[in-house]
Amino acid sequence: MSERHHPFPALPHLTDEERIARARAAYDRLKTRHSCRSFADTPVPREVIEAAILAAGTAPNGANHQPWHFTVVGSPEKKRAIREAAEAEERAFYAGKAGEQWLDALAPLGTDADKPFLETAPWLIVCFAQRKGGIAEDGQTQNYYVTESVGIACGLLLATLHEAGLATLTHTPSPMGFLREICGRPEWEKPMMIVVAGHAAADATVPEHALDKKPLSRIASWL
Ligand code: IYR
Repeated sequence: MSERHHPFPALPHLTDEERIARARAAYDRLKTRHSCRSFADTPVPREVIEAAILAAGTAPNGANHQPWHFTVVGSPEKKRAIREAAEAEERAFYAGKAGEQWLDALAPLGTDADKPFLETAPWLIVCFAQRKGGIAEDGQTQNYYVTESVGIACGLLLATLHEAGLATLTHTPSPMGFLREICGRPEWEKPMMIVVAGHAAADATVPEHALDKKPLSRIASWL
C-alpha cells in the first residue's frame, strides 16, 4: 500500500529565457570552484556548515534511507589527530604504495604527504556512508545505492559551501578507516571523504590543468 502523497512542491514560474539565464548563471558560479590545498586559519561560522549539511541531506538517495553521516571536526586536538593519521597513510602512499602510474597522474597537482590544511582549515567535514541501517540507523536494515547517494550528497555539500563563498577540498587519504575510530562512528559506516572547508590562503594556487575542462561536445551526446 502506498503512503500518502503531497502535491509536488511549486517551482518558480520562469520564462524559457529566464531558465536559460539561470542555468548559465549557476554554471558561471560553479565553474569558479577548484580544489584548494592551502587554507587560511580564518574562522567560519558554524551556521554556514550547518546549512550546507542540511543542503547535502536533501540529496536524492536510495529509498529515502538517507545513508550518510557528517562528522564536523573543528577542535584543534581532533584536527591534529586526523592530520597525523592521514599523513602516516599518505607517506606510505607517496613512498610507493600508490604505484608509478598513479604517482605520475598526480605529478601535475604537486601534492605530497604533508597535509597542513587538515589543521589550518577551520572545518573538516568527515563524510560517512552507512552501508546498512535504514532510516532508523539500526545497523541492520539493507540500504540501497549507498555510494551513489553519498556521492550526490557530497556534491550538494561542495556546491553549497562554494555558493557561501568558501574554498573546499575533497581529501581522500587511503585507506581511511582511521576516521571511523577518531570520529567514533559504528563499524557499518564507511568513511568516503573529508570535505575541508574554509578560506583560501593568500598564497593558494590551482594547477594550470585544473582549468582544462572538457568541452560540451565531449562530455555530452544528444540522441
Ligand atoms: N590522497 C592523496 C593522493 C591524491 C589522489 C588523487 I586521485 C587526487 O586527485 C589527489 C590526491 C593526497 O591527498 O595527496
